[in-house]
Amino acid sequence: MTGQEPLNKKAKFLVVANRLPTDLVTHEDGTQEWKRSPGGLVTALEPILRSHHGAWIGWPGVADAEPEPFDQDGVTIIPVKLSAEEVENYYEGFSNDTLWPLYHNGIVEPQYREDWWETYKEVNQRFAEVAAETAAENGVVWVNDYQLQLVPALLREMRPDVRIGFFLHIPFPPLELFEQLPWRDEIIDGLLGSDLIGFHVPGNAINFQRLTNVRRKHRVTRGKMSCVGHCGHIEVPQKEGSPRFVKVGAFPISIDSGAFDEQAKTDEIKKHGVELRKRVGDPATLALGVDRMDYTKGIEVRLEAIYQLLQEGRLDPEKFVFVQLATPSRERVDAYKELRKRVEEKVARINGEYASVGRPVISYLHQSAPFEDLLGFYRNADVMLVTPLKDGMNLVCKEFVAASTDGNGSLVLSEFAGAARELRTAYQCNPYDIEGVKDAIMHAIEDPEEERRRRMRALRRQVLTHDVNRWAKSFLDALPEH
Ligand code: ADQ
Repeated sequence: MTGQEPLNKKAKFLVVANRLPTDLVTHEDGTQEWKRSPGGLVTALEPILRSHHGAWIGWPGVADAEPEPFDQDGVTIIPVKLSAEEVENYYEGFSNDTLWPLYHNGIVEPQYREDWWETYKEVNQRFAEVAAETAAENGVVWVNDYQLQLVPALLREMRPDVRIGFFLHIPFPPLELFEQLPWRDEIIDGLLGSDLIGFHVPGNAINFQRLTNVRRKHRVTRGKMSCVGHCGHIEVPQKEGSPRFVKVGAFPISIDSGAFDEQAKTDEIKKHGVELRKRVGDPATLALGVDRMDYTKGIEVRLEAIYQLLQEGRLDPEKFVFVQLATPSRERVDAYKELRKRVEEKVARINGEYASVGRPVISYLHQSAPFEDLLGFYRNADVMLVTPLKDGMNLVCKEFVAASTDGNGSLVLSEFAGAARELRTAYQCNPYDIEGVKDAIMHAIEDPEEERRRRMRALRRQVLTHDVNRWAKSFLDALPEH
């Protein structure tokens, strides 16, 4: 392994997330290497992590690996070991086959299994213990996402001095749905160990407040329905003394939009985008989809809409190409295997009926795309199709907007993506209303150029002024002092 220095300091600022910002990769010859996986969260938090002797606690992505903590560019990386069975029960099972579908409106049926829950508790305990050992006196611990919802209360028990923020990256469901969960009260109490709980949109924060009020009888104070930032608080009674107040708020995440804009503007990306467009036959209209292969993302919805538009003659297969880049995801979970099969059947059916030799109508890749391909496609696509059935935020639509530096792309966006609240001038649609989706696609293609540009200008203003740094700062600023 490379680039390691021993750990020697306690961290004043600590990020706890299921995954580390760097992956342990095993080569064919058995040697291992750390590969940085720079995402928005890492980019936003790196400066704060560095300036505060920060540390990041997470799983390195390989079962049974137990590397020592090390220093990477001024950030202490603290790997947490998960056994193969734990990956199966805690990660693939409880996180991705129970909580993920439940929190996304039950699009597929959540699986409830006691053995998964037991492992979820054990793994959360382990993360909390590592955080408790690592955090400096009165430090700040930022816990991320649905895999670690028990960590705040477990950590508070061990380290009442630290300030705990929790951010949920996926939607929080309404009470009526959440109540299905056999371990609902344990999850609520786990989250309430935080000083601040952040969601993407106010509706999620309100769902959580209502839930704690109804199930735990905690008093809640609500801010305005439309608030962004601090939306209210929950009064949590203590065994002794006065109640604790847990702040709840909406903090819509974003991307490093300036960097996307800068890089997409370069001549290399412009040239690369033109080349990619040529490779798919230089169509009059190039439509694009970029997603993890996930049933929440509505990949089937857009394929069905395109299929019907071709059948109705509203799209001309000689002039239209749809590129779908789908990065493999959670491939051992049944619902994901079934989704992949359905998507691939649909792509084959559409191409079978409408493609000509050497010129597919749908160009589909089940691969992770290199970053310059993403930028090249974003910059050169005429229409971006983002049609999730439910999505916490959806960063892809923001990436498309930030990379549309020529100002002439159109965004078709589901109302059920968290981003729809901010991206008002997108061509919005209800993904359950296939006629509505088809009309939105046709407007996005056929509206006068002036109208399409006007919409994109407004989208770019929003995305370029609301970047991931602003998001991280607003969350940390809202974290109350003890
Ligand atoms: P995700 O569900 O993973 O995130 P999203 O926010 O769209 O969804 O982010 C996906 C990321 O993966 C993007 O950065 C995108 O560029 C990249 N990606 C997707 N397909 C790719 C491909 N084929 N090749 C290469 N890269 C690809 C969860 C929640 C979201 C929330 C984020 C952040 O589900 O709702 O927006 O966390 O909080």
